Amino acid sequence: MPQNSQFTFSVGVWNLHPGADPFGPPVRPERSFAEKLRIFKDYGFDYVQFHDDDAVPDDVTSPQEIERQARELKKMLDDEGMKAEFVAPRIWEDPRSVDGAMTANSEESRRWGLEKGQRAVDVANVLETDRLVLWPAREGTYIRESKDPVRAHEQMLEWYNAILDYDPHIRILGEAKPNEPMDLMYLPTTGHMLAFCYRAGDPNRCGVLIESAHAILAGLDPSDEMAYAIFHGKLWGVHLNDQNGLKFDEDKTFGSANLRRAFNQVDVLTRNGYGNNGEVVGLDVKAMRTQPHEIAAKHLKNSVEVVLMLEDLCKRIDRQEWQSYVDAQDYEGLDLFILRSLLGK
Ligand code: XLS
Ligand code: MG
Repeated sequence: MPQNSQFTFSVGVWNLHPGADPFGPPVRPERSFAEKLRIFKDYGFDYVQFHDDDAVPDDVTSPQEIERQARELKKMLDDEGMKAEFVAPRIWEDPRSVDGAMTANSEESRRWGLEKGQRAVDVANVLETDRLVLWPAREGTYIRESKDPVRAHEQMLEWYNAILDYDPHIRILGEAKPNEPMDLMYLPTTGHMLAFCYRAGDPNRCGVLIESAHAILAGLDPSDEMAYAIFHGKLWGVHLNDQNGLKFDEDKTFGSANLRRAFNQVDVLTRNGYGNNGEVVGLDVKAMRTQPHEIAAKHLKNSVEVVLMLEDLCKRIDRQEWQSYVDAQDYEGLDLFILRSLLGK
């Protein structure tokens, strides 16, 4: 935890990446996990986020070998004094998931999707985290008519319940996103995810992780989404980043597209004691494709710096003056007060 901050930070191993996009191959070499860990440590991160196959490659199939490799990884984390924040089942890259893993029309794909989820739970247990982040990437449709949407939600519930039954301690953090890779994704917003939690076999073990960019892609304000999840006692993770309008999922450095929107997120987290129950401030940011290998990690450091500067502003900002504008219903005055504060004036 950085000095004078209420937050602890985490980052995904995929957030240091070789820069490939749908229109071009990698432009930088891949870093080894050990090198990534060193960078995370140097930048002051306490936690690392994993997909199940970031932790143990997919071609390892025997349960004993999965456990052995996960233990090795845990040792590397321990040696650096770091922890795993969560494990997320990667249920979208394998050919068996072309049409989804929970809501696929193929029964074989759905069976595979559940096994993949159980594998992620096994890895999470070894890494000593009770958090499973579920980003339902291909649970939705390319064309609306290809799936029965009511049945699809029942299938997702079956997956949730099977995972909750598989391990009595695991918690599921649903990460909503409205589109990409699908045209229309099921459970596209925080509200959908939260309502879904209450239908699960054990609602107390179901919550959400909110990614700023995903809320923006749904035309919603991330800080209000976070506030709504806090109201439900279910904001168990965040993926702070930024997004410049309704485009592909950009995963930009936090605050880089809209500083005011970033301020409001940090403000809602700060004022509501985010972190008091072990919640971590996660980043899900990507370096620009233009960045040479040597400096293609700055986006991580910069995102943390922006969070810390905004946290500092949240502490310093004159709340009395803020409240006086609210009381007088002088929202034009409040508008300028916020802009001045963001500009340090
Ligand atoms: C993709 C998601 C993904 C999850 C983890 O859009 O943000 O990176 O956070 O599976
Ligand atoms: Mg994310």
